[in-house]
Amino acid sequence: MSDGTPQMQVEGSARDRQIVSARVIVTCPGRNFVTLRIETRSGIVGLGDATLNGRELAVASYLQDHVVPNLIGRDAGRIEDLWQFLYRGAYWRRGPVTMSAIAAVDVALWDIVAKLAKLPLYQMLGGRSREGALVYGHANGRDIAETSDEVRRYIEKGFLAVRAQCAVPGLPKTYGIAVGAKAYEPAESELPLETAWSTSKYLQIVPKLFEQLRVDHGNDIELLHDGHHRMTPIEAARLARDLEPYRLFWLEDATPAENQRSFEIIRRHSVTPLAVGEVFNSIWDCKHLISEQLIDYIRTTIVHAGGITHVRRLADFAGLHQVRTGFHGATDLSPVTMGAALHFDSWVPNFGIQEWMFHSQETEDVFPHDYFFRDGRLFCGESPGHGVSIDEKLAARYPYSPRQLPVARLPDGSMWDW
Ligand code: KDG
Ligand code: MG
Repeated sequence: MSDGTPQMQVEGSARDRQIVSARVIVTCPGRNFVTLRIETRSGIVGLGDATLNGRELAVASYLQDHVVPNLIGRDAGRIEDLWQFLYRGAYWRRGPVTMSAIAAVDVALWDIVAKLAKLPLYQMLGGRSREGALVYGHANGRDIAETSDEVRRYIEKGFLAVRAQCAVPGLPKTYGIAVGAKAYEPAESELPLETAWSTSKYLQIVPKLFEQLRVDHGNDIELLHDGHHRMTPIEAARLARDLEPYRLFWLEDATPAENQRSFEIIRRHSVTPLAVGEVFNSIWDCKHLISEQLIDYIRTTIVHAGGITHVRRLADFAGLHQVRTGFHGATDLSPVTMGAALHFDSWVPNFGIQEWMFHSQETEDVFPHDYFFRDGRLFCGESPGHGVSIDEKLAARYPYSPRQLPVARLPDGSMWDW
């Protein structure tokens, strides 16, 4: 009879799969990353990313203090059961901290199981549906001409899809625009930078930007734009309508989506394809958006939404409604997430596109990986697991550095959505 303690007795190969250690590694090679390293009795190591930009230590503590003690002794092969254990067992469901912590465990376990099978992770999901994943890069500039030059540089590098953002005249700092020669990185200060926002100024410049980009680069390049949750539903509807002549691949985060019905207003007025979901952490955040076909692409990705186990469910549900994936891939998602996402992208039948904002060389050195870029696509490698490892010695040379994302205020000082 069970006395209520977890079943730790394992046999044969299950004994080899027993988790003997789980460690949280926090490192800052240019920006902060939280990584979970799980090891089995037979010495197989799996890695999962747990980075939540600006709130990294909350996830590190959730893992260290509340999850790791539950992992030791368990069978790393029971991925589904462990997922359910961590999700239901916490009692407090969902939320970015919980779901990022669960994701780290889940991805590390998928990595282990694929390594045990000596197979690349995509094979465990059902095999390839495509060779490479179409990616989009980020072009940004201080004005329309500079942004257009940047788009040209991406095209020259072989990109088939580019996100374009340009500074809004009259605002000292705009989301997505780098200052000086440094690559754009939003979480740049210990306490949030206060930025100014004006939707009316923004709505004037964006259609002009895309008009010029079509003149300069023609119609073959896929163009994308991120509204970064700044507009009200009706403002978003206006922008989506104004952008129709320029045939965007998508308009992203046109309006915040806590109230999923907001997107009905945008849909009513425009046929510009819509993408949303990088801040979502579960299928419940987008159930109405998907089932009512209010969006075209779902951006929710592995690290912030419970890992492969949960995002696979989400993607299958989206597929039923002709919604395709377009995973978030900013620099705050570590190469571990990128590696796992590319295996997922190679398999998922309803793949749309993958975001790719290059990591710094320091980050690439800390996280060696076998994915690579060619002709507008990213390809996952063929090594067993997700193909990303960590150089712990190097990681230790970059201690955690507190940084938070900026905030935005309207001209009268009211807080707005950054
Ligand atoms: O941490 C926040 C960033 O990931 C976000 O600002 C990036 O919106 C973003 C994007 O589309 O990459
Ligand atoms: Mg975005």
